[in-house]
Amino acid sequence: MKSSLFITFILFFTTVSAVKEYLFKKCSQSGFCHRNRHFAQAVESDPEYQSPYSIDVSSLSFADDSITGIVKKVHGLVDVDFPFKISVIEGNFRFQLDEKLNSDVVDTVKHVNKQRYNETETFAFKQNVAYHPLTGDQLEDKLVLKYGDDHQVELEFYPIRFSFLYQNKVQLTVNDKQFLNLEHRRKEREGSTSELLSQETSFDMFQDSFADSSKDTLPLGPESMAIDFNFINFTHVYGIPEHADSLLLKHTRSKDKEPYRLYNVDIFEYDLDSRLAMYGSIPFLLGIKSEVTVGVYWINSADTYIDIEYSSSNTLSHWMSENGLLDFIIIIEPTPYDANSQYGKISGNAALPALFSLGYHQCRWNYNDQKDVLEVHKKFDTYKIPYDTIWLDIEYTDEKKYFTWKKEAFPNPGKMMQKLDQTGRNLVVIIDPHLKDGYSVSEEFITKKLVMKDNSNQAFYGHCWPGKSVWIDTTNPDATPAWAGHFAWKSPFLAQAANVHIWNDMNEPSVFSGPETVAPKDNIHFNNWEHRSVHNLYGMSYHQATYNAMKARLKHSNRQRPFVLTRSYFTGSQRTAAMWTGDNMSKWSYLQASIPMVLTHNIVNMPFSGADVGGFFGDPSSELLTRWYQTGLFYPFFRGHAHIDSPRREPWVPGEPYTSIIRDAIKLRYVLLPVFYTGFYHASETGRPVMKPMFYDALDDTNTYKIDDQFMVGDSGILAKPITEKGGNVSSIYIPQGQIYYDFFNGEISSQVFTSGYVERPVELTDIPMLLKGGSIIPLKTRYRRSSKLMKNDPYTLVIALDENGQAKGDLYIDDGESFSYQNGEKSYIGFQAVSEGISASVSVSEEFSRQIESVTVEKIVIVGVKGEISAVIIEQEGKKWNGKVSEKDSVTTIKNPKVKINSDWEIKFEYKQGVDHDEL
Ligand code: NBV
Repeated sequence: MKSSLFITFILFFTTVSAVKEYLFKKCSQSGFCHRNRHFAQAVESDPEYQSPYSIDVSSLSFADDSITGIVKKVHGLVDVDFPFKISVIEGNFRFQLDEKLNSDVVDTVKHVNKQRYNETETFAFKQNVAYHPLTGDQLEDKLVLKYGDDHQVELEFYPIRFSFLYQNKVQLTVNDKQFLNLEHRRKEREGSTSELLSQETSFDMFQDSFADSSKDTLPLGPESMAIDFNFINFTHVYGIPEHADSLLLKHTRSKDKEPYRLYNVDIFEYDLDSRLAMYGSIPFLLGIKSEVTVGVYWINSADTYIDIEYSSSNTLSHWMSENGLLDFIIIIEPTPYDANSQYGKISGNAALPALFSLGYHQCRWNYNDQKDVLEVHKKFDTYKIPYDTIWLDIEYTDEKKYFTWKKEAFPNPGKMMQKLDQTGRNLVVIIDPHLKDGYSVSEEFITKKLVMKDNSNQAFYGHCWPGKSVWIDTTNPDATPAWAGHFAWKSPFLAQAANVHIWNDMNEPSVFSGPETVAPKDNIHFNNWEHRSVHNLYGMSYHQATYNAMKARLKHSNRQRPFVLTRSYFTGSQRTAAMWTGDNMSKWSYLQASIPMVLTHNIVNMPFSGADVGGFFGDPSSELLTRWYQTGLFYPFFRGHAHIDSPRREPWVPGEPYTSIIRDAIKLRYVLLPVFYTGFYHASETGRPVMKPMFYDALDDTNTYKIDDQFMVGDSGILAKPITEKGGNVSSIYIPQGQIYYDFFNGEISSQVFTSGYVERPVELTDIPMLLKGGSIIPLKTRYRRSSKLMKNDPYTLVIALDENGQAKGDLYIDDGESFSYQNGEKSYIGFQAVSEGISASVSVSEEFSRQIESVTVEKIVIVGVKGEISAVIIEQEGKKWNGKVSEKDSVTTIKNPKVKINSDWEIKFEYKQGVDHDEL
């Protein structure tokens, strides 16, 4: 038995060399997508089309915070009611529509919950979202509803059509194109196709003809929901990851093109420039223009396709989901920042990560044994390269039985963890959701009925790394405590160590023997829901269970913030996990693609994202590896990783000059840690991106709308455009209209100024093209330490780039970086300001935390853009005044060791060399 499984694996992995496109359904091969695309096309080309859907005016019922009613589908034999509700969730209009089930059509179906799945939001949304009162009028042919002064929706009764207005202007119409298609539940029986409209097709309504999924029993028949959203006067839309694609979404609505698909799959060796589904899904689409941002947030966790059609003035999106509710939230705000903030109020903001997790992570499949781990660990110090975390992939386990160690290789994991801890280093171990058949953990979950079931309601068995396996059903609330038991502080597996964290892989869930590499859609979960309904949220339910388990475990230490990396995710994942872009390749094109991919995640509130540095499959050249580090240092999640068959490539492997250049790149990440941490603070508070597209701060300059090879680091003012071409020897950076930047190449400020347009400059392999926006103040920590933990009390350097008016602003967030005590106010937020008269810091800090950072000072302030020459600086803090040392070289002013503490307000006044009348500057 064992050996035959082994042979299956070898075959599986030796025959693959590129994406097996044929494994994944094209729209034309997917019943519901094919039917909906066909329908949309037929409706569009039929001027006589008369929609069967209308709003039953007599059904309307008004409450304070919602309006309910019935959408009626009336066509020949069919008369189906779809109850709907309109509400305002956290300040945004929401429309939800269900189907009133006609019991005789589905009551023969056993084991399956016959309701339309209505629990997506319990996973997707944060707890306690608020609903607000809405006001409105019922007119003869429509409803006019208002929220606040700016937001309005009009809902026409027949044909059904929504217009969403912001400040009295229509920004989005819904069902303008009449693509609304609600496939009602029906039995397969003779004549059931006569229920179809002439615009519909019966393709795969009751069976799945796609070779790989043909065993899908489709117990509830056709049940898709689809509608169109038209962004008025928008020509740029973004979001809906995960795809290996550009930041700006592509036009897909034509026969020869595939729609974007959201269906979490284990996409092996994925191709670029593709709309194919990948490991995760976030159904949030953003339309951007200079004065308004519109977000369509689609609350559905089933297989979903989205067609995009750009026309000269509008952008149409056609959403099609296989089942579940028709449920969408429309976010309309002046800027993308506001839209992110609104979205975050519903699905939650990213967790504030433990500081160590923003440092560099060293991973490979696999570090072989304890000795190997500690040797790699030691080499970082030998080569004076900082790092925070070393990772163990699946081979650390005993025969892929999670929660066990391969004893010969890891005789004493606790000791290894302790050793790492001595210099503030952490360990991440992988734990996947497939549980090997016939060992204590799988048996426990089978006995407790906490595993996914097959379509006959028995435990589902499939193949994955360990061979025959079962899958934990984390959609079942009872699975979390059971899972947590295995991470318990006292369980021997993690040896009561507080420096161990978890990597969740394969949680799409990847099933080697399953259709499209995942679980069969007619599998059954908790509450008898079909897998079809929960597929896209399963991965999130799993990493959430892990997060909760780790949170409970870490309560026993003072390092309470868990770090969980997940491959599969959904809207809401940002609350508990970081993601990475899966199995990329060691090729220049994948390095390039990583930037738009990470940017896209950042604009849909999933900032903690990154790509495997070096590329997972293959063996990068030393140049590619080096350039990848220079790019990866800007990914919010910065990890080097490699496939088991690829040669070693730790930073010292390529040798000089590469090792030194890679060291510099990693060190730069550590220098920037305060900037990243402050960026994450803002992300966790208001959903702001950490790696941010250029257009966020240049909405009036549409040249920036397509740019996805350069970006900003949070709101710091740092602009980066790493070199991502082989032999690249010119840096060409676009500066948005009306903005000024200073040269900040390699993190070194200079007084050279750049303004609007493309700025070109020759570069060497050592160069990381960076600029700093005029008007910014950034906090850095420039001393080399082995890990972020050892930097804790290091002094800060402030870099100030003044704008044309001689002004600048910046900020710094600090807390202990590891516990939740910041939630009780143990934190500090510092606002820095510079004007031509001087610099000031305004500190808000709790007494307790102030004591903790008492010894931390500012050791240097570097200023560019000073008009005139500063001859003296007078420093004032806590009622004391003293003179500082100021010098100037090449128009860069430096205040050396001003001796200001970071925990209370301070001020530095400038005196200028005589002869300069500053008021006139
Ligand atoms: O666990 C092994 C790998 C892991 O290294 C990689 O990062 C994941 O994306 N895992 C996938 C399973 C097999 C990949 C071929």
